[in-house]
Amino acid sequence: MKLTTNKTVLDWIQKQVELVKPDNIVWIDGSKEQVEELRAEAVSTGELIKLDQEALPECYYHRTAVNDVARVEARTLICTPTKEEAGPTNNWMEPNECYKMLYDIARDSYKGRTMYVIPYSMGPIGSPLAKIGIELTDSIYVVLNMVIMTRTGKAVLDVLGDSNDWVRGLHCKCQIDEENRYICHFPQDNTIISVNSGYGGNVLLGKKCFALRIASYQGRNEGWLAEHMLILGVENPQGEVKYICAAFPSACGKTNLAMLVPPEYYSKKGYKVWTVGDDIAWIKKGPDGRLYAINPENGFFGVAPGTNEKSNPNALASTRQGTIFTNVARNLDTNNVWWEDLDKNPPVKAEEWTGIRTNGVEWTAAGKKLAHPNSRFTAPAVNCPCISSEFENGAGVPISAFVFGGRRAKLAPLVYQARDWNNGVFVGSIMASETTAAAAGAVGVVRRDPMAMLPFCGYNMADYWQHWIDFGEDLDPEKAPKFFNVNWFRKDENGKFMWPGFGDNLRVLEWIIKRCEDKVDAKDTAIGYIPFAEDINLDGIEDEVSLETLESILDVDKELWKEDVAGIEEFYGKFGDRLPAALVAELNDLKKNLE
Ligand code: GTP
Ligand code: SPV
Ligand code: MN
Repeated sequence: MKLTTNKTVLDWIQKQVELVKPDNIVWIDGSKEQVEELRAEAVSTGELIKLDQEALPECYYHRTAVNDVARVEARTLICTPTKEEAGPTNNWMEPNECYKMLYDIARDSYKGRTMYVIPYSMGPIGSPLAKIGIELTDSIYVVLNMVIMTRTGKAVLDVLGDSNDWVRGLHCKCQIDEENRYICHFPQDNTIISVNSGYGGNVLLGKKCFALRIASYQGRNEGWLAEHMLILGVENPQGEVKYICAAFPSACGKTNLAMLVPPEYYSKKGYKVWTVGDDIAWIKKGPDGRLYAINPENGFFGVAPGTNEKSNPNALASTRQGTIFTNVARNLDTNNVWWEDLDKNPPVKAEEWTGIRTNGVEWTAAGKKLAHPNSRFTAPAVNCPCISSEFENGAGVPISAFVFGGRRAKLAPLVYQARDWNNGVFVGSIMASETTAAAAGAVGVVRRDPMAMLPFCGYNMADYWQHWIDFGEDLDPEKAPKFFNVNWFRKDENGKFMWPGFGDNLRVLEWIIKRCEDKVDAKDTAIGYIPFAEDINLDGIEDEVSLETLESILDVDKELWKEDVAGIEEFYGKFGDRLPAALVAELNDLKKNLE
């Protein structure tokens, strides 16, 4: 049964039906019964495996195709009328040509299959900051993931009414053919088409495709920001909460920071950390002149390996109910899940992520992985023990600081503060990070990833920077968030991380908050303000981090930075005269400061 009379919706669906020719159409209504039916159907076809329901109630397991385990950036296209609008960092195709290519791939691809119509809201349903999308898919796995990651069902269509303001999304699994895999965005048409994949970031169209690529474009036109940022609240012993947005590239620690567990020194004093979001923030100006952020998502699509009782107990707790695990390993004795670093006991009777049954102890002893490095959990946000009381607040939370960061074995210090708004935008624009398994391709190569948005910006990155600069122009500097850059990943000569990271990152957040409140001094250096080592609290980790080590990870090595400037200039050079003058001025200042 159709769940709306909205003509723009019905007409568009009708067109897609004529193209892909499904056997049936099922509207996702948001009911528990329907979810149960779909789970049962997916189990009957092997698409999902039901896990031990006592240990993991309502949890399921899924394996993607072996050639389909991460986002494919080379096959992700931004289809604006001109190539310049997409910019030098995006793959581009002329829209009509791209539609034609996609229609040829998608034609008749739902024959013998069911079309699921998923109405979803990014952000609390009806919130002034929320936006609506409709995804068509032939995958129950996609439906069940979208049900966790977004707010779905009839209530969304009721809010939409007759409006045409919604994002179209068509997903066709087709044959999961790598050579014909495309994730295409048409910002001018509010449209996304994804073919030949079944992996999360390529097919859960509300996430990176809508909430970042399409939304970043909408944000520029409408005067707001869509960012690859976590949102967390730090509550001090007086009960005051300060909110921070942080942008790190994929698999560089957003989920971990968002769910940080304060070290004992802090928890004893009464510090708490609250999670608002772990991946995406939509940011708007509030009536009081401050910036407010919402998390448009409703769940966590988190990296499984490395998640354990010590590193991220809150993420682990979030996965104990109603969760879908993808490409992790299975313990065949217990029908539970396992991944690298969950604990030190890989299952003896194991099924590794591609389905090979093996002795997990011998397998891992031989240096082989049981779970894919980009294996993930899809967990409902409500499960998270530290979910913020503001999670459902459609007006968002007031932001005190923007934090950028990446994986840099060298160069970038543990933390530094930008001088002002434009300098902060500059610091975000020159971000670089070592690549991870979250995207197909080489791992560990340093690449520029401005604001962690390189794979997610839906238009020309230079225009995006200009939008950031314009956005700050009319903000009262007293009320505007301050900008910082962090790096948890500095390594010593032996390749060992020099900073303990995880919960201990609160020590750095404490300094950041003190800076926002003007409560601590800093060293003025060539790149910005750096903490005096004594001002980073090491209480409880003195054995792990000596003052000397801390000083060395706070050091600004001018010679290394001069080399980096060459890299920045080369990167900036790609943007020609679209590069904002404000950033050119910032780069010139940095060069001067390094002399
Ligand atoms: P996406 O979901 O891909 O956007 O990733 P993310 O940014 O949320 O990254 P996540 O928090 O899942 O962390 C990815 C990897 O980084 C995991 O293997 C973590 O164990 C590791 N990691 C996270 N925080 C830290 C840290 O402070 N120090 C170190 N050394 N590793 C960290
Ligand atoms: C990322 O890669 O940044 C993710 C996972 O959050 S995905 O949804 O695949 O993009
Ligand atoms: Mn992400």
